[in-house]
Parts: sequence; C-alpha cells; structure tokens
Amino acid sequence: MTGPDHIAERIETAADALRAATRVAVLTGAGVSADSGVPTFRGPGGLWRNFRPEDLATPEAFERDPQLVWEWYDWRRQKIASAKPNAGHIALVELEEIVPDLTLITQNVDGLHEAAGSKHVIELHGCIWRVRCPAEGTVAENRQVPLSEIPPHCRCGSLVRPDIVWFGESVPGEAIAAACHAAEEAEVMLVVGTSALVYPAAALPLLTSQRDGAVIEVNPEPTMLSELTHLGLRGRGAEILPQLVAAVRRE
Ligand code: BJW
Repeated sequence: MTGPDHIAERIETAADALRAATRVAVLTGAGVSADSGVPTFRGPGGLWRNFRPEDLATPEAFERDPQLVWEWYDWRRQKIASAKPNAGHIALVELEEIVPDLTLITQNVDGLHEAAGSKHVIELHGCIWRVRCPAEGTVAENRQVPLSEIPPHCRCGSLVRPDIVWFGESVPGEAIAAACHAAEEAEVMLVVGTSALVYPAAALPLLTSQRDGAVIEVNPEPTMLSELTHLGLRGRGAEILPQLVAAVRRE
C-alpha cells in the first residue's frame, strides 16, 4: 500500500484495501469513545493523569480498598450511562454490514459498540455493566446507576467485583484466542483510538502484519504502532471513520 500525503487520498487508499478484503479485524481503544465524552486513559484529561492505576485497577487495590475501587467505577458508570455511540461507532456497524467477515476486537469496557449495533464484538478487557462474584464464580449484568450499595454484594453475601480485566490479570482465554485468530486471518486490520501500550491487545496488529495483512491506523496522534502501520489516517474516529465507510461504499 502506498502512502499518499493528502488525507482524502489516504482514505481512498484505505477504502480500496477494505473493499478488496474478505476478512477484516478492527481493534479499538478508548479513543473511539472519546467523541462520546468518555475519558481516555493516557492522553490529556485521561483517567491515568488523575488516578493511579495501581490504586484502582489491580486485584491488590480491590483487596485493599473495595469501597474506593467501587466508588471510582460507580463514577465511571454514571459518565458512561449518559454517553451515546458516536459517528465512529456507527460507521463500524456499517462496515460490518459491507465486509463479509468482520471481527471487532475492543479494549473498551463501555459497551458502546454493542449499543451502536455491532454484532461480532470481542471484549478483551470485560464490561463495566457486569459484576463477578469470585465466591460463586458467577457473572451477572448490573446496570444500576448510581449503585444503591457500595461496595455491592452478591445474593450469596460475598463482595462482587467489576467484570473487568485489571493489570496483572489475564485476558479471558476464549477472548484472546478468538482475537488472535481474527488478527491472524485478517487481510486488513483497522486500529482505532488506542495508544497500543497495553498487552496482549497491542500485539494483535503484529499478528496481522506478520501474515502480510495491512494495518491501518485511525488516531489523531502517532502511537507505538505507527511504525508498523501501512497507512495512518490522522484524525478523530468520529470524523475519519464515516468518511472511510462512505468511500468503501462508493466503489
Ligand atoms: C483518539 C481520539 C479520537 C484520542 N479518535 N482516537 C509486556 C508484554 C506483555 C504484558 C506486559 C508487558 N509489560 C507489562 C505487561 C502487563 C500489562 C501491560 O500491558 N502493561 C503496560 C502498561 C506496559 N498487561 C496486563 O496486565 C494485561 N494482562 C496480562 O498481560 O496478563 C498476563 C499476565 C498475567 C499476570 C501477570 C502479568 C501478566 C491486562 C491489561 C488490562 C488493562 N486494563 C485496563 C484497565 C481496565 C480498567 C477499566 O477500564 O476500568 O484497560 S488499562 C487501560 O488501558 C484500559 C484500556 O482498555 C487499556 C488500553 O488503553 P487504550 O484504549 O489504548 O487508551 P489510551 O488512553 O491509552 O489511548 C487512547 C488513544 O486514543 C490515544 O492514542 C489517543 O491519541 C487516541 N484518541 N482521542 C481516535 N477522538
């Protein structure tokens, strides 16, 4: 794939690759929801600028202070509950309708891809709208906003935790296996709104590239992935993705 300078030309080049592909993988991160008002983690205004991940997003933090961890999640759930899918999420739903085999792999826990209507979604880091009971080993949907009890408990009386993958925890085996398979098989991987700093998610585009698939990045900023990327579309997801999908449709 060549690298034209002008963004409109770059979008056309990306659209040609997507149109020619049967299997496409999309990897999204917090940036895809930034245009819905959901804070990212590492950029300006990002969550990790104001909060320490080791205080809030590790199993040790939860063991130490479940009240604090749940207060933080309750605050985030309130923010996400008022957010709506943006034009970027919606463009990815449309892309799924065009491409014969599209897998959307997301690191986001906000559920906005599903809310937009994406069907084939792999949630690598879990979902903020589910709670897990470590005692029973059960997972349940919980959409109460704000929570009536902090920290919340299971009907068995045990403390529940967010069904989210924290630092030092493994991504669920089935999710990472399905994501690796989709990445390896993809002729094109579209990477949207991730700093590509967190593993194993950050390694997925490498799997596509190693099998000679093309990696296209949509992000206003260059990232750890940009050197590996065949084509970079610099801009916001909500701005670039609708243009990209319109170009794929145009033939
Ligand atoms: C826009 C935009 C717009 C802005 N449009 N774009 C080396 C190799 C392998 C692993 C490791 C390693 N070193 C350390 C590890 C372990 C660790 C890790 O990767 N650490 C790194 C920080 C170095 N990984 C783990 O612990 C993972 N588990 C694991 O590896 O298991 C094996 C193991 C077991 C036991 C011990 C050790 C290993 C699990 C990681 C789970 C991460 N979970 C989090 C928090 C969840 C909490 C929650 O949400 O409540 O998930 S961390 C946080 O980062 C969150 C995100 O999903 C994840 C990725 O962030 P993302 O999406 O990239 O967001 P940002 O903010 O970083 O970037 C936003 C981007 O958007 C930017 O580029 C902007 O420019 C862009 N943007 N506006 C488009 N409008």
